[in-house]
Amino acid sequence: MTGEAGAGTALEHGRRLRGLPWQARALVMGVVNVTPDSFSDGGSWLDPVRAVARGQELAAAGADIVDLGGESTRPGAQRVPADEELRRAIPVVTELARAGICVSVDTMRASVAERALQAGARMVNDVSGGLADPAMVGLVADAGVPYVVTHWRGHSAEMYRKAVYGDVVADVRTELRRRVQDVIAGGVDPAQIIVDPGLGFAKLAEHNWALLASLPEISALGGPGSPFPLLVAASRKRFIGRLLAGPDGEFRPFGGTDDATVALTALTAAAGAWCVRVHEVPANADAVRVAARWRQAVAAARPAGGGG
Ligand code: PMM
Repeated sequence: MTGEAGAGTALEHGRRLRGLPWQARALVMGVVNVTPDSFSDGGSWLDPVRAVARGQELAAAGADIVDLGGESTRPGAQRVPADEELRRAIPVVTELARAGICVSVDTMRASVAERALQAGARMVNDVSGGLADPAMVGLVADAGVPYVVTHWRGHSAEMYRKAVYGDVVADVRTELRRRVQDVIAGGVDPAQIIVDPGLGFAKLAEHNWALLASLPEISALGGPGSPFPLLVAASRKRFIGRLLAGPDGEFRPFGGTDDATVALTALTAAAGAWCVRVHEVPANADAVRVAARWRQAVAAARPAGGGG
């Protein structure tokens, strides 16, 4: 893809982050939830041998990063103890990293992030944006790894009560900017920060759609000219099942939402997302390439300052 973009027309999908791959297209993050109860794939990869095989399968299918989580964040989920999260996640991180795969650890706990980094993980994906564990920001600052700061208002058990906004885009932007400022004040290198609107976290369907339609505003938290790389994690979320509900009003089960996820991948990558987090890789890996070529064609048709 890099070659396809060509000198002078290279597409910028956000900054290069130290320790992570870079492509002239959106990256694809494949998900492995080593949990019995995740909304999207709960129970499928709880066995560590199966989880490692799944991570390898996703990487072979084109995932640039494999995101490994040992705690479900589904709506209503109760927290698991830290030792259980460690027991689930660390052996799988170790094996995938040993196989040369770029692993991200999906955790809200500094203790889990620390052990995962020691086991070879290369980035920390914290859906609480540092709010769930006061030790997280210091850990990430010391490690110097890329850090996903997600918009979050509270743990899963209580999050729908908190889905109340005046203007969801303005509110999420303000709250995320505050989190990013705190994370930077805590010592994290701004060049290693990725932002995420947190689709589904204290958000109803209408909030998710409004945020998806405003991705450039979310990523421009840093002010003009310095957008943060943006991670979009729409895959298999409930608002897609709701959109695709049958005539009886029954939401489409998550397993039937993968084609719609690919459509969202194409749209969000065309809007400039840095990375899409998805459960099924192959079609999404195609979609990010289509989106990159689309952006290149748009840029060629309307050169900067050319006026059309
Ligand atoms: N959503 C889930 C898990 N991890 N990470 C980021 N950065 N953003 C998200 O929106 C996000 C996440 C929950 O979805 P899953 O249960 O399908 O993994």
